[in-house]
Amino acid sequence: MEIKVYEGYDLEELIQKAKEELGDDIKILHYETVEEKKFFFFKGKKKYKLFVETVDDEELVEPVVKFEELLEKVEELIDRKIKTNLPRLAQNMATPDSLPPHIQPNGTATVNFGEFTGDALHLLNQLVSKDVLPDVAVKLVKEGCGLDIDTNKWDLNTVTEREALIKGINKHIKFTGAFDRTEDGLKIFAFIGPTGVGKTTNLFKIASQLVIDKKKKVAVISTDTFKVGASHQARTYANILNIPFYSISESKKLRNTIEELKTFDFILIDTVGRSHYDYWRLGEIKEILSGLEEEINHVLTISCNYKNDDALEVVYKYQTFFPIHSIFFTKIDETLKPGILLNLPVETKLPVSYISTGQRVPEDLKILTPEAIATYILGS
Ligand SMILES: Nc1nc2c(ncn2[C@@H]2O[C@H](COP(=O)(O)OP(=O)(O)OP(=O)(O)O)[C@@H](O)[C@H]2O)c(=O)[nH]1
Ligand SMILES: [Mg+2]
Repeated sequence: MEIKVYEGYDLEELIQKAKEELGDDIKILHYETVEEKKFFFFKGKKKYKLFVETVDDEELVEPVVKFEELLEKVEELIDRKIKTNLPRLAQNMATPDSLPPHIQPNGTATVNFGEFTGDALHLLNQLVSKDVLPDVAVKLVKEGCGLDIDTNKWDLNTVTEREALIKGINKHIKFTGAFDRTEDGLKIFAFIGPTGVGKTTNLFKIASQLVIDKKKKVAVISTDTFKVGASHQARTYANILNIPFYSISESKKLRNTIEELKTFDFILIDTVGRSHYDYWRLGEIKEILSGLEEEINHVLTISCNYKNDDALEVVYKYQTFFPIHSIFFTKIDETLKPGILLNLPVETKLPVSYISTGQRVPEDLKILTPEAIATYILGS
């Protein structure tokens, strides 16, 4: 930086001159006027002194450089902040305020079908396309396979794809058959499961079959005193069937009522739907049913349109509260990919009982068999 002084009689001209010499970026510091000395009787002329600060090239680019440096520093700072805070941010996102606490990142199944060929490979791919888990599919299909000598790979031996699947199902899945299949005497079934899966509707489908087709003596107890209208819905069904109906929310009363119904063939207990993550409320159901664990068959009702992981979670969580008698599938009519029918029983080793095929009471209900599952999965 340098300060230059221009002197002259016209201020405008001085500025112009300074600009021509030093460029447009000059900084005018100030100007002053000086009276020239009088010469005899002539008045002195007014003169100007203009003080100008020059801006050299380096100084000109300096602010730009500084700005870039500043920008870099800011970027560095942001980078550092993100790196140190990201894990914490991610953790925070999974807190109960934002996501349900049970949500965890999932792994992916990695099963290589490279050891299979021909129809076996075709069947495997068909199963996976129906959302059967790859390792469950392999387990089932292998039951119908032999080692092909030419390719040294597994292929179906003398069975069709459907037969192979049924063979696998027979080997790996247990079936309870109809609830009235076993010997005489009072049998108690409690329908438990998540909200809205069809517990009440399907309990009454079973009740209808037992009363109308099998001429059994049936009573229904609802412990769902929580949901508005629940008891009314169940009572209406019970009235249509002309069977006794009780609404009970207390453990002792439940035990006493069951004692009074000893001469009946079946007592069906309807429970309130609970999220499998709601331990507190599941505990409430357990409390009501307490003391009857040995006598009650706990039927876990699960909708076929549940995702595999969610359905497995339902089973595992409910299992920690109740001994599960069987899985009762519902809403098969609402899914195109019913792989859950194989995944759940194979993975959990729990028996399966019935499948609900629609909303109509009592028609839309079937007893599950290996053949029925094969049909739902393969389509014929
Ligand atoms: N599409 C279809 N709907 C069904 C099936 N089974 C039950 N539903 C319907 O599912 C809805 C819920 O049925 P509910 O029997 O009230 O279910 P819930 O499990 O008792 O429900 P909560 O007591 O609230 O937990 C009703 O509209 C039923 O008609 C089925 O197999 N297919
Ligand atoms: Mg219900």
